[in-house]
Amino acid sequence: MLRALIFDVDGTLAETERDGHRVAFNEAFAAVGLDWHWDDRLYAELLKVTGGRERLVHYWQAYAPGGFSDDAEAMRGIAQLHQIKNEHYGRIVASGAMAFRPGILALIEEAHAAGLALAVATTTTPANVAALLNANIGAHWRDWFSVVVAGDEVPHKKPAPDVYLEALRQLGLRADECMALEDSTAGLAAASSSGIPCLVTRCVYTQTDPMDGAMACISGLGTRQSPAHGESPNGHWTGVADLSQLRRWHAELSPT
Ligand code: XBP
Ligand code: MG
Repeated sequence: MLRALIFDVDGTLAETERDGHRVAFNEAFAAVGLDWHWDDRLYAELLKVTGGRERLVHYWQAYAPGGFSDDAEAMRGIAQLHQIKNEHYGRIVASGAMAFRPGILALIEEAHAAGLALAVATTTTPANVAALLNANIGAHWRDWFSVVVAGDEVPHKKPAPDVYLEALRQLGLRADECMALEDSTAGLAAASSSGIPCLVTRCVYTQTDPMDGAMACISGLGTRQSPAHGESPNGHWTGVADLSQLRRWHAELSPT
């Protein structure tokens, strides 16, 4: 029986990567006078590294070794840069520019009303999660989501299963009683290796990525006006991935 939905944040709840984090990274580079710029194409590549701080370290090592004089200065500079980036990100989100993807709010409201537990398992920070949920749900999101696990609270970020295993521990549920919602290969790997069935809703950066092992892999949750499409356990699917649909897919995986 499906008892909880565990949501990834970036790319799944909203297109925060392209229009939020990427923009905020560039604003932070400009603010500290670095001549770095992450365009859309480069950012798609950099997203293979999960975690903003880790992404900055990777970029510095792979693309811009001259940015800092030595390793120690680079680590200090990158930590500061990441903090500045998240301040910019918080402002972008608070301005209302990061709307939930279609169908997300309806699914959250439906699942909450039906008594399912709601959780977040993300690579980003608790402050970034709070900013996005405050802007899209309101302050009462904290009463609705009983568990929020962020990347820095566990030893290893996605694609490791740590955030999901910790979410299960805090929920007090088994993996097969939950469903994860993810947008990326790393997120799918994290959910799958924790044993949680995973519904993938592709985001702008993961349109053609392989999603082997997903319970279903669809274009989004869809709405009645604009249905989603993709691959489900029963083959090609078009429709709205509302709670009834999620329950049907979940039941097909683990018939009782
Ligand atoms: C996605 C990430 C994050 C964001 C940036 O997290 O990898 O690193 O790109 O956020 P998820 P930070 O999809 O698991 O929500 O700068 O706070 O890391
Ligand atoms: Mg994601």
